[in-house]
Amino acid sequence: WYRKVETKKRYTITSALPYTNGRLHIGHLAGAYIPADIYARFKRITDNDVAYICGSDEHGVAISIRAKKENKTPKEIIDKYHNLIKKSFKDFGISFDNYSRTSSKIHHKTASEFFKFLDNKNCFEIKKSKQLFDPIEKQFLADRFVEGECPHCGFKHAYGDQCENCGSSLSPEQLINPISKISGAKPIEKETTHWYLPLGKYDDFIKEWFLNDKKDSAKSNVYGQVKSWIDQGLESRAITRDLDWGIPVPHKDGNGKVLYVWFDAPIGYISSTKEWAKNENKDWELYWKDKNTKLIHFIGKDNIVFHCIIFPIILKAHGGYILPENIPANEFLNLEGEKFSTSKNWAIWIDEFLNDFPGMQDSLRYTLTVNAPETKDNDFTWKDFQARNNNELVAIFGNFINRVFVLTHKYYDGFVPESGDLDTVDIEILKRAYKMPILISEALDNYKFRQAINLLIDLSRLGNKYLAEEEPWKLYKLGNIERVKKIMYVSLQLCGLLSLLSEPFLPNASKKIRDILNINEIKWTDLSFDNPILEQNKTINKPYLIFRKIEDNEIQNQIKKLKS
Ligand code: B3M
Ligand code: ZN
Repeated sequence: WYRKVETKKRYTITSALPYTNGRLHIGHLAGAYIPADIYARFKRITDNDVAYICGSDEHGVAISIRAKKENKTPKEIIDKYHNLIKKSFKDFGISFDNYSRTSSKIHHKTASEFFKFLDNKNCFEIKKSKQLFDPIEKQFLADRFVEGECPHCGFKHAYGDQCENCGSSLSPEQLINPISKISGAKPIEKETTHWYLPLGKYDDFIKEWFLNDKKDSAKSNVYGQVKSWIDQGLESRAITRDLDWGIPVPHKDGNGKVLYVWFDAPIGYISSTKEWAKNENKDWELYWKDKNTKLIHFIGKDNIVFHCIIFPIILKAHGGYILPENIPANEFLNLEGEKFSTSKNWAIWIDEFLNDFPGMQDSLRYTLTVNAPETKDNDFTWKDFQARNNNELVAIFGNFINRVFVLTHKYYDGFVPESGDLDTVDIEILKRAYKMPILISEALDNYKFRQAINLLIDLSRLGNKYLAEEEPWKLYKLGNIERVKKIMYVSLQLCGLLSLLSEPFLPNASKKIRDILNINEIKWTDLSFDNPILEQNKTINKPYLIFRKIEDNEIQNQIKKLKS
């Protein structure tokens, strides 16, 4: 049964760059951050070379709109939200190797050079066209400056670049009954010149690379969306805009124009890697140009076309870059049956969660993983959060660990007992337990996070069952001291295994258990039945409860707060 866990590979792992136009909520975490963080931690603890990259997306119309709303400059807005978002990620424990921002010098330079390189290679079409223009504000209406009905699904509030309901990528002229988000006016048409990326020229490439080669590895929700987009036909897409906020188009005719945010933002992954590599004295190119590197993008479903079609085409057009190995997009998480909404304040903000439930990051990580919108939209409810925490983390996982630690102190003053030769049932249990690193690795390698975390809980269930069946407390009273030692020895090894296997999912709990057990982090690839995690006669520290119960009134308060 013994297969090896994959190891010693290089991974560039990215999470979508959040727009700095609002705070982070748990819907964001569930989509692109918790799964990526689990994956990055998993790849590190199986001894791979990992660069987990992210940063703030600070361009685009979303920022300008927020600035207008708050009566501030775009620069004030991005500084405010960049700092808030960065702090939330840090407090929550997302383990980025680098968190950069697209307003940085290194990004402006990287994105400009990327554009110039493609322009010199004649990769773009330059076209005049009529575009929507606000007659009151005297301004072109790109992207989110204009709203209207989606021509594909009929959704009434589609943006000029994208419908958030069906995920289609749009251009403003396609909207039915458009209106200006700035003045509310009905837009007129006016001529302007832009640079276009001729996606159609890459039709064969994208069909081969994605539809053919990724057929078995892409998640079905991702594959379906990409296929239907390709089936509709790939059209040229403008990658410049008439706006005053963004990266200036580096061309003599680029006056008053900036790069389209979805052109520069994915390049932000590269700039952030460069910034990290510089600080760490590493070679960034290995992480983007070496064909042995696996590039994985974690995103929400509304970002699929940009990561599966447009960015790969940009990388391909440039040449010399690796293409993503996988793009395991999640569907959306809803909150108490309704869509998250920043404007309606229908959200659970990360900073508020951490204030109200200090030190309980793992409980939220657990709920959001076990209930992840992996293949379809899913719902977060406060009641479910309480039940998952109390009935699973506390009553199964925490309960096993705690019972073993308490008994070890009661019987042996905290010493790991000498087991002598184990009985058959003990060996069976340990063999089953040591399969877990392999089974969990397999699930994670297939982006099955729910399955992986369930396996972890199964291991603690196995421990509970073993204790319930062997009843060491009864044997102890009966004076069967030798048998009790074996049971406790095996149970302690299971605790050691749980502490190491929980690291990607529940990093705080993992650390606490390891601290009690007095062990360092051991790579999963070094775990084996023949090499016990805990030596006999070593001592463990005084235990305390790793998880706490959540009371009814805490949940009622949260529901009240949300509804008010
Ligand atoms: N900022 C969209 C979003 O936050 C965008 C992602 C960019 S990833 C390169 O949904
Ligand atoms: Zn739509």
